[in-house]
Amino acid sequence: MLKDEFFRTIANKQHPNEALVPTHCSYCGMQCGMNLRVDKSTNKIIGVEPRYDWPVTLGKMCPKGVTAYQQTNHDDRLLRPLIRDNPQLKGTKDGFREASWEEAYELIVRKFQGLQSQYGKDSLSVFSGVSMTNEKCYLTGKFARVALQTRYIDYNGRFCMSSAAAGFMRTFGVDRGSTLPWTDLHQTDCLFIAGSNTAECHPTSMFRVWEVQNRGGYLIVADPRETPLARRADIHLDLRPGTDLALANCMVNLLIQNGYADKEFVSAHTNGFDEMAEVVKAFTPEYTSEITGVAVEKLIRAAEIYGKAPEAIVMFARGIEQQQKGTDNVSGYTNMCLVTGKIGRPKSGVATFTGQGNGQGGREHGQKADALPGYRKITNPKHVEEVCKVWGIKPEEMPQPGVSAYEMFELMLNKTIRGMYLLCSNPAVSAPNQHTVRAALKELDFMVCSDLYLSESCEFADVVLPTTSWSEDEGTVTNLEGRIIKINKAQEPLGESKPDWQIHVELAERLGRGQYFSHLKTAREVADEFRLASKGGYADYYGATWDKIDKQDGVFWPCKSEEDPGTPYMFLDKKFYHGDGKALLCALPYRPPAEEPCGEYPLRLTTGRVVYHYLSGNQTRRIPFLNDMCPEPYVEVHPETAEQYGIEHEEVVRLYTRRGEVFYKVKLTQAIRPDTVFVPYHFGHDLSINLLTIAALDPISRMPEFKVCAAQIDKATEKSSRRSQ
Ligand SMILES: Nc1nc2c(c(=O)[nH]1)N[C@H]1C(S)=C(S)[C@@H](COP(=O)(O)OP(=O)(O)OC[C@H]3O[C@@H](n4cnc5c(=O)[nH]c(N)nc54)[C@H](O)[C@@H]3O)O[C@H]1N2
Ligand SMILES: Nc1nc2c(c(=O)[nH]1)N[C@H]1C(S)=C(S)[C@@H](COP(=O)(O)OP(=O)(O)OC[C@H]3O[C@@H](n4cnc5c(=O)[nH]c(N)nc54)[C@H](O)[C@@H]3O)O[C@H]1N2
Ligand code: SF4
Ligand SMILES: [Mo]
Repeated sequence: MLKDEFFRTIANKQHPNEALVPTHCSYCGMQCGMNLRVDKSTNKIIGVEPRYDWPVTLGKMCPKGVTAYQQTNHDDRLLRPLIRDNPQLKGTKDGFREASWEEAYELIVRKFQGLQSQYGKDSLSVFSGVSMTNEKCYLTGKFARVALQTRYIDYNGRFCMSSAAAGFMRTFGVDRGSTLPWTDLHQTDCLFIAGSNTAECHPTSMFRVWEVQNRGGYLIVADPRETPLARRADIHLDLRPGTDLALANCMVNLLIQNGYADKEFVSAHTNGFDEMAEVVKAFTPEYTSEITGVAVEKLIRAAEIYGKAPEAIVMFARGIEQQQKGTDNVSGYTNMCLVTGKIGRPKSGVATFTGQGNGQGGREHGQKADALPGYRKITNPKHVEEVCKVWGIKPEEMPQPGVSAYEMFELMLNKTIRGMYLLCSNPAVSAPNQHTVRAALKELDFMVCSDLYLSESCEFADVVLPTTSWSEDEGTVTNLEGRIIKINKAQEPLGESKPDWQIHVELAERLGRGQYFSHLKTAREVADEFRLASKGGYADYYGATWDKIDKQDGVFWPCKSEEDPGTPYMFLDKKFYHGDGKALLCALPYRPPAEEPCGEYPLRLTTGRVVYHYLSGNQTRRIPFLNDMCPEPYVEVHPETAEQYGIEHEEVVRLYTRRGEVFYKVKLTQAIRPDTVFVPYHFGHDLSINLLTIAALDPISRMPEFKVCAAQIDKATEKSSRRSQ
């Protein structure tokens, strides 16, 4: 037993003047268990305690989690709708006035209907996010298809989980982010983790990682930076950004060559071995070392450790997925599990570190350009019919598939899309190639944005709607294990803010589509319709009732009936979800990143996160402790590289790519490859690293290549530096 499990026996003490509301953190996919402390005299949230009895995180929380409660009653909260009458001021914070909900709704309906009657239904778009509950995500999809009747809906998970989703779908025929519960992690013999800064991004997984090593097991990490996780690794595969597919192919090649393949498993449960083996053959340690820059001995030893381990788990995150070959990287690393048969049983399998709080559930229920609830396909007539039955519309009324998140901005620029309803995302910071994205937002004839705070994206809006925070509403989210859990309401909505689902219902009514929405009066009523809409899809949530979730510490999908306890382990019966029950070993020839370094741009730029901030930073930059700890972005540079360029620690330099330039302070660190630089992306306006990133898209997942492009650094001269020191 893990020592920490002792804490499960400790009850949280109740203070007489406070109520404790059990719930989960608002931020990442770990969804750590917490109790919000509510003052009984004011009914306001005043603090937080970890939940020791939550089996996944056992009372652990990170710096973002312990301060998350400060969001609810923050001075910056939007309390009433805002309208901007002067479109000249778009792109700034100026010109907004407060308005009533009725005035805001009236304006939105008039503008939306005007655009649609002039330019057609598809002139409107919805762009959403997955910090929302399943119920809200579900209703967002229904709102786009049934109330607005547009094909154009996509969401920020396109920038996050889309490659993992597409890779798992291709390999297994199903996309559940983890094949096993997190409570298995510490019991395995080897963790092979690629492209995950676990200690900063999923910190409350770390005690399980350490436990593997404490028990004599191994940790192998593939990352161009020596992150806190890599520092603890038995082997750190310090590869060049964008070269994972070569590394994965090499691992699989060595596993086969050295006799670690499970031939029985391969022949009984997989297709594609011969073709795959033919492709990986070329990836000798020597050849792979040339591509990746990783030492030959490390490659050999890593494959040996994984091959020998009785039980092993392959894990990865955005480091391998946010590439223009992210889908291939996912299938490539997953080949390791299939070739060795280390999958479909306790303590062995594969997992991606799902990013956002509801990054798993939010991708299953119809916010994606081509997806419908239950992970159904909008291109499959049978699936469309099933969903139409629940929605009460005719199949011929279902809109066609749309385009991916970044491609929607391209359609705004060329005026195919003229209006947008943006909710729960801040693409004016987080989308790649900001020059195009910001120009596209400016080009819109009419834009509505709903948020808790005035984000950088709200600056482009004509109407801003105030929504509730996660602590002022209830519903379910699905954590990184595929476990459906309950979010509880701790406080009444601040000011006039409303939950997103309620805004959808009220807007739909005013758009003349009330017959499809008006029956939804509470979050629970949305939940009941949502469970029904997922029924029979493979992401089947039908049996995940709120009562069962409470009783069982969550419910793993698929959960098909009230009697079904859910599915913590995937593929225990060795049945994969392709028609013949077999998984696909994908043959994946290597290809380089979209932009390789060259004379003019000799460095590789990679981007990502720090522990103190969350995504676009619109939430965490407002929390005093987090902002004090990390008030501004910087560029990580290796001392050797700095010497070559004649630049020093804390000096402001010009970092530039083919897309543009940004001025950053230098952070010298040994913990990065000399040929690579890193910038965290949590900052907006002229500090956004996405002014420099490339919008090269993966052909299958349409994921942008956030993790690598070619860059160069200059000493910032007086003249070129726009940043005052
Ligand atoms: N503190 C914090 N935690 C978060 C978030 C946050 O914003 N802040 N966001 C949440 C969300 S939505 C997400 S998606 C996750 C993201 O979680 P992670 O994917 O762990 O975070 P990143 O920093 O994007 O990238 C992970 C690592 O990939 C490495 N990397 C870069 N290029 C490559 C490459 O080519 N190959 C390999 N193998 N590695 C590479 C980087 O050096 C970095 O250490 O975190 C979640 N948790
Ligand atoms: N360069 C670079 N860019 C990246 C990445 C990278 O690694 N590098 N990672 C990508 C990844 S993985 C992700 S997930 C994206 C995320 O990027 P974004 O989608 O921009 O993520 P957030 O900052 O969470 O934006 C959510 C917004 O919704 C608001 N919000 C929170 N809860 C609610 C709610 O319940 N309702 C409504 N209406 N609003 C709410 C928040 O205040 C915030 O403004 O960024 C991507 N961009
Ligand atoms: S690890 Fe993720 S879920 Fe847990 S407290 Fe931190 S941000 Fe919240
Ligand atoms: Mo993400």
